[in-house]
Amino acid sequence: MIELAESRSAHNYHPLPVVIASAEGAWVTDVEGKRYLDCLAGYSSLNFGHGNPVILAAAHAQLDRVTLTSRAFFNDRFGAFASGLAELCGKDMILPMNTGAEAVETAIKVARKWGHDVKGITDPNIVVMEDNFHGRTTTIVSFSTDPDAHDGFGPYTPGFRIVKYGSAEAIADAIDENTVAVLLEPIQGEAGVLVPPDGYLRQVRELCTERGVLMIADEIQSGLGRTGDTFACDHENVVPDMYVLGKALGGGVVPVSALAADADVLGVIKPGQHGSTFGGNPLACAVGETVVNLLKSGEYQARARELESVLFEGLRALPGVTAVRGRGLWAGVDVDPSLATGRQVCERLMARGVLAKDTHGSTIRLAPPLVVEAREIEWALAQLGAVLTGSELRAAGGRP
Ligand code: IF1
Repeated sequence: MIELAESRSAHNYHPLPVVIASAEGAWVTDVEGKRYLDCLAGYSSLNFGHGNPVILAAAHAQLDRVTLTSRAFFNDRFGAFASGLAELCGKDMILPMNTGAEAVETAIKVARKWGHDVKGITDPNIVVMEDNFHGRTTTIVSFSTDPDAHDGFGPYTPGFRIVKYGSAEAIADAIDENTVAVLLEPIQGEAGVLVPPDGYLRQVRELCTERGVLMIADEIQSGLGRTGDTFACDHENVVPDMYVLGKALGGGVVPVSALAADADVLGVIKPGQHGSTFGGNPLACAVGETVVNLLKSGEYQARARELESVLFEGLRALPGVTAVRGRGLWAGVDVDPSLATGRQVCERLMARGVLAKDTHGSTIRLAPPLVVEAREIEWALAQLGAVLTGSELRAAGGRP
């Protein structure tokens, strides 16, 4: 099965050699019936768990009614999704797309159009961060500082200024009269789950207000419960001008992304100026509305908040762990590079029934579905401990 996949598809990934056949909650099962705790959760797309019964029921019901209309017509699911999501974000309106990269592209277009129409800027620039990850399109990779993501894909889209992440001063220095926006991840994911210094987001907010530029928060990975709040910006009580959302908005069922902003910003887009064949389709809206309702209860945010200490205290107690960063149920774990590479750690974790993903050498990302239980986290950490100490004994018995 792996051979067939590898021989007939581009090698743009290097997957762990596990073939998943089914899944439920925080667990997946491979073609041989072996179970694994999913500590990647579709890069945080599966915050509500695999096969979440509420999300699946909404999707199943919608499949039998109507799945696609195009935005040339209205559909009866669109209004409730749009108003529910706008309300969750505390914004006037949303613009639905499908993937994260499309939503980031949309944010860039809206910021440029806003600069053009409202501020009369004809040569706009957007301030972005070193080590950012916002997706894979040609414009987005134009301002990536990761050689793998960036190199060889030129010519590049101009109009971006890259500054150090975590320094409000660096942003202040980069903003000029042609700046229309500051785009950042409130916690940088691909960079290794980098949490900025306390007060940074608030300073960026104040700076953007002062200088009259839009603050755009890419909450595609950090948002929708993962960090223990609805948005990672909530941690500093910061409200950006635009939220960029994706991943978990589709409930792990369909790709759903969106921008949320007030009418003075999103209102610059008029008919014919932007769109998408699939964005806002009834199936996506039915799933998205259900996700919004799950978040309105606050139950998932609370779980991430409560389990944070289990994850982080457990990680900090492990031998061979040199640094731990993150918030809620989202951790970047640096392992001693003399013990193993991140990839090797993930391979050994897999053998012990835990699926995780490395990033940049010796960092492991852990982001289980928010439905995970405390004892399952403890069990996964025991497996990581066993991997790092080279112990072949299963540290905490069988799988829970
Ligand atoms: C890959 C990371 C996760 C994102 C943020 C936009 C997007 C992403 C903050 C684009 C996507 C992904 C995509 C996946 C790897 C991955 C990732 F390692 F790169 F950082 F999740 F951890 N903004 N993240 O994290 O969203 O267009 O993919 O829907 O590209 O290999 P997309």
